[in-house]
Amino acid sequence: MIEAATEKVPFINNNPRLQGIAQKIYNGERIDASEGLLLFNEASLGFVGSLANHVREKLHGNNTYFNRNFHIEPTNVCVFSCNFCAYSKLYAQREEGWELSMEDMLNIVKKYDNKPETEVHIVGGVHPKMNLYFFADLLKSIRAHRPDLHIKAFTAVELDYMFRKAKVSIEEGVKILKEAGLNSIPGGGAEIFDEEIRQQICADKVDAEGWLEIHEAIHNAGMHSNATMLYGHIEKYEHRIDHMERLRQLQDKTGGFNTFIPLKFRNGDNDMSHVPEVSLVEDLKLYAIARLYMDNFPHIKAYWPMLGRKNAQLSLAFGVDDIDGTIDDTTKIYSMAGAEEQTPAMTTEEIVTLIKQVNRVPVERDTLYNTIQVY
Ligand code: V47
Ligand code: SF4
Repeated sequence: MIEAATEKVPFINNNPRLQGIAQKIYNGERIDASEGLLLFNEASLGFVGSLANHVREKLHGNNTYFNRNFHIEPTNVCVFSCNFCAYSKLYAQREEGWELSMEDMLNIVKKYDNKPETEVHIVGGVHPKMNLYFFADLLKSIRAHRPDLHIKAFTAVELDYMFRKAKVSIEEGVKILKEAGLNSIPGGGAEIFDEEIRQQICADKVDAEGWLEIHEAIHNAGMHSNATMLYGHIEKYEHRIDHMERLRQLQDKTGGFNTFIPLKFRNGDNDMSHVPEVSLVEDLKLYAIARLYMDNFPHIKAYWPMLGRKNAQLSLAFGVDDIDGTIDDTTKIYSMAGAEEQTPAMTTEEIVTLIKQVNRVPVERDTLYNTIQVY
């Protein structure tokens, strides 16, 4: 929670309700769902931005975090058919997609031998033939080859399917993967928790309760995770608040989330291509409101391959304190949906320059936000 203070907020808005929210933020008090909604409906970008920046600087000063990671995407073959997904292929069309073998994946890891990467992020489609024990073996092999590498792997969607298929409970499944070398899980698959919207965009995969239950089990097993929200499609502001509220409640209970990552819906080459993308002003407003609402989440991340470098840089003035990692051109989920970055790769020097250009302090971190180097 953000520490309470008695600071009087400067007068910034002549709408008394908005001015009241500003005072709450300055007092370190939590805002509620109706206040969050009011921010979406009535506040200007400048208003939420300056408040979010106040919170961001109170929590992190000018520190802006990034890490050095690489991705492994085992397959894009998927048993599910999310309408926003430009990436997956059904099993029947699997020859149009890719399926990496154990050896292929270990070769990717070996490419980074003697390099300073601290994290591997493993995520992909839900392949009906890649099961819990296959992935446990993968984790064991990576762990044996590179014991110091943090393995952040498998969304709650992948885990739900693997555990059900292997007929193990969530707790048993989590234990098996932890013992095999899993360190944390990424935030994907959350999309929008509201049941009606979920039915329309990703009807057949794990629901909100299942997603939250898996993250709770990960936290109870002593691991951390991230949380995402896919926004800017057919959802309404109240669905965004409901989503953030459910995450905030679980975080109150477990404290296991590191970072909240809003993901902007991109409409390239998918079954929702007719849905227009939202504007940059909407993106920045959402980041700012997320910083204000998610008061128990230490970090808000802008995922630069999807937003683009310049917009990610801009987001640093709107509550964001993390811009993910160097990545090194190893993820395809956004480029296939028409994201800014078709071959996402940024060197450490480029990330450092991007952050310094807006007068923030670049801090290389590990997955759990321990400082590795301040630039
Ligand atoms: O769950 C898929 C999203 C997510 C589209 O935890 C799309 O550190 C926009 O979760 N437009 C997977 N988004 C990626 C993800 C992630 C990324 C980076 C870091 C972390 C982390 C997690 O990608 C999916 C879905 O929400 N996605 N298609 C699209 N057309
Ligand atoms: Fe499969 Fe994930 Fe694409 Fe949904 S978003 S179809 S679960 S790869």
